[in-house]
Amino acid sequence: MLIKKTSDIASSEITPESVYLNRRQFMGSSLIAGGAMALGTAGMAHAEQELKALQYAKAKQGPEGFYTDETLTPYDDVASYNNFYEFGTGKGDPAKNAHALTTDPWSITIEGEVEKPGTYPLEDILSKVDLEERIYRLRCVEAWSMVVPWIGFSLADLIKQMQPTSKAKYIAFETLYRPKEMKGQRSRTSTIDYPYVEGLRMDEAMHPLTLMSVGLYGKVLPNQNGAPIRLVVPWKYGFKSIKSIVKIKFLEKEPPTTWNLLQASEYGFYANVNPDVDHPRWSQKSERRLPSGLFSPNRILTEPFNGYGEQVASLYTGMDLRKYY
Ligand SMILES: Nc1nc2c(c(=O)[nH]1)N[C@H]1C(S)=C(S)[C@@H](COP(=O)(O)O)O[C@H]1N2
Ligand SMILES: [Mo]
Repeated sequence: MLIKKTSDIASSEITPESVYLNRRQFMGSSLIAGGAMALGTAGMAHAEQELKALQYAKAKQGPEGFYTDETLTPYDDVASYNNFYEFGTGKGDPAKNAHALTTDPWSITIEGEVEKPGTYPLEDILSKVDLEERIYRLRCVEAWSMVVPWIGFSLADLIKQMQPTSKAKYIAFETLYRPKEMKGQRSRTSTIDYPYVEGLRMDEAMHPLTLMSVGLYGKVLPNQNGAPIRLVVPWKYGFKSIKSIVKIKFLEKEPPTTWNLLQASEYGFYANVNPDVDHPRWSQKSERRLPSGLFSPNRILTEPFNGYGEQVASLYTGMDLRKYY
């Protein structure tokens, strides 16, 4: 039986034939498929009732920037060192508490300046897109970073399906609000006003690097990483990459965003990674690349636009990035 544990999977096996498995296939199961070959008849039989909607994630060639050959951050770090305040503010809280989240059924409501508003089951959305693997750097505003092999599709593919009107200049995202399952939303001391909200300008949202992710390391997203579907905008600070999305709105005006609402002087709408603009309370010139330890801090210099400047700098031509931080 060629079913493997995540820790056994070499990244070389993941690209180019990673397998995306519907979230149901993993319910109560530690079985991970390491590649197309891993899903032989035995694997199918093993979880027969659960195995549905199997899709192959074909790594496609694309514009430069979809892949990096930097060392991947190990799965265990990616899935245990998280920011997901809905499950607590400690880095280990989401991994501890997010099992309570029900991710099936799941749907996304589309609203606003768009020809095809409505509530779409996640399966329907996924049936109309091609999943692929992208290896991106993720740089948190707190000055730590990771390299993650995501599975997902370009947000642009979803936007085109929904047919925004000419008035749609921005796009807003909303995370699930379900205090029964999200411990942090029940906290009376929470400073965040839930649901967590984020947004992008339409040209940023349409950029080929902007990813809707449903998996990492060739398996479904762990709940703590934003299951069943989250945004990944690799040239922006991590807080823009909103998790567990249930609503997308197309808007004429710039939408409010959670961290900006909380502290506008520290977190702007744009939040492009920028080593030249320090956070008021710490430097942004360098970052701690995970895994990072006391004796191996693994500190590296932070790149403008998190190293994606060649692809995205032109989106901001003529803008003062100190003002629009
Ligand atoms: N809904 C929601 N989305 C969120 C957050 C959050 O607290 N709630 N944290 C953000 C921050 S600050 C970061 S750095 C990334 C972390 O993603 P990861 O845990 O998958 O590394 O998620 C972002 N998305
Ligand atoms: Mo972050």
